[in-house]
Amino acid sequence: MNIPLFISGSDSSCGAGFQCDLMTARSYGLQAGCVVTAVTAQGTSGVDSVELISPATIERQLHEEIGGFAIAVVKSGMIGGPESIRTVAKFLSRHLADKPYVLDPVSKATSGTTLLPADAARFMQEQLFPLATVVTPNVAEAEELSGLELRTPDDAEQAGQVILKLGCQNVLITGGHWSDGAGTDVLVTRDNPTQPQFIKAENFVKDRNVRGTGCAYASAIACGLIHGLSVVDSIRNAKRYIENAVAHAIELAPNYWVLNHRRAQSNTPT
Ligand code: PXL
Repeated sequence: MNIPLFISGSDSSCGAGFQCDLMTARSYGLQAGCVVTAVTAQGTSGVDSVELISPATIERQLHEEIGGFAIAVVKSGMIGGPESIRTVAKFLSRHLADKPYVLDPVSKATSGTTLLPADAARFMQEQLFPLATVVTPNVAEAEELSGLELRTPDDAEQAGQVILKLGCQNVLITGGHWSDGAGTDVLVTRDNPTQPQFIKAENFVKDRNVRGTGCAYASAIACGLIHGLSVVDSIRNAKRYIENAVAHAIELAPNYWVLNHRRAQSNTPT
């Protein structure tokens, strides 16, 4: 069975991180491989602590994944420090270079806690971006990566063109709460950088801060690719998935919303 490989951190609240990746894969009817890079302790009052898994243990997990499982797509979220990023980059380029790779350049938790140590950001750009089929920064991450301020989808297109120069094939800028109120994401593609695709929401729910949307979006794209969809169709399908999961979000604790993966399922490609 073809499966996605998730390389991501643990979120003890299960809103984001590998727990969210696995729930997404399950909704897409898939098993998955899961390489854990960090353990975060978090809950309603934010992130209490972050412990990074050693690069050696990350590498051991990676080796088990390719020992016999049919990894067809890779998705990474939080990875950790420079050494961990180097380990993942080396491994992917040696063993999984021919597989599509969805890179979510996670830098902060929803609560604002840093999940990408300052000295690791450059490593991620230099070593992982050139391997990526799709990079999925949210607006804040795209601003950091491009050095531009993003106010409109057209600004996002400009930022996407700058980010493409880091060597990835596609840049999807997500989570734009633009003044048009439409929740449009912007896809800029290496093959046609001046022709962005605007991935529109059908049912945008404003003003609800639901955890895990970035993790699930990138994972859902990876799952769509396994089901044989093109990059653009995987993104469109993943967008519907997130919209459904947000529309039916679960209030796990007062004002602490998580995605409803079970109610997102109706869009699963078969
Ligand atoms: O949503 C970003 C994210 C990614 N990975 C882990 C997280 C979070 C946010 O909290 O905890 C492990």
